Amino acid sequence: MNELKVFTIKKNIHEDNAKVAKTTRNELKKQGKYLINIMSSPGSGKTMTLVSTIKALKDEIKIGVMEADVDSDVDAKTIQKAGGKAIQLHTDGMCHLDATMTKQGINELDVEELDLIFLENIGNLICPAGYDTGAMKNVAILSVPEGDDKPLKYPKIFGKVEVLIVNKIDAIEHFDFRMDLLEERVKKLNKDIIIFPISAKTGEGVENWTNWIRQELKIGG
Ligand SMILES: Nc1nc2c(ncn2[C@@H]2O[C@H](COP(=O)(O)OP(=O)(O)OP(=O)(O)O)[C@@H](O)[C@H]2O)c(=O)[nH]1
Ligand SMILES: [Mg+2]
Repeated sequence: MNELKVFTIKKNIHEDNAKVAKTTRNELKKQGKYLINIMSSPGSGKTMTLVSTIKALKDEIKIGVMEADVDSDVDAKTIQKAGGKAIQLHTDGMCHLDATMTKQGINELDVEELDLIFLENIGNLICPAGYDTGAMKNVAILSVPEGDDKPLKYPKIFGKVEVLIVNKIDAIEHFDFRMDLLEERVKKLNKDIIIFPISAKTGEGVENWTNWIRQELKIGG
């Protein structure tokens, strides 16, 4: 396994976030690279979803992951083990990544050889929702144990993302989680949202998600 790079990113309050995000998006597009920002609460399954995604796509495309955490390097090591290129970003206590911080991460990851880059944002449903990172698409993960009422409590994030992954469906019988209610609540905030119920653990539903990625990257089919 390659040595793991751990990099502490810094907020730059003097840069205009919207401008940096737009430039990042344009530069990545020019280079033919696709950046997806993944957001969720702690423990809803961001890393495990990325592992199952890498396993499904690693023979077709080169994937890199920027793992953002306040501390530790466990997630980046998990991604490396699954066969993805990974960098661990530490945020110096910040609870989200903005465009400047994402740009620093992209520079450190060295994306030249990559087709698809994921940013695993800091685990929480509030701070990351307020910042454009420069990603082409924003994805939220809600796991079944968190409950189907979360769109009512955190409307900003559910209103912002293009895709919602509902993870841990293998555990649905143990929770009072109603997929129909969840969909109704989310679509009230975001009528065009695409919802993929999956289990990152068993692999159920993961193909629908990876087919969406294939479509976005215009590969296969
Ligand atoms: N049953 C079940 N457990 C899952 C599934 N996906 C993830 N888990 C478990 O949920 C826990 C958290 O998963 P992670 O992938 O680390 O979650 P995360 O969102 O990356 O967490 P943070 O990085 O700490 O925010 C782990 O114990 C996983 O094994 C799933 O689909 N089903
Ligand atoms: Mg994680």
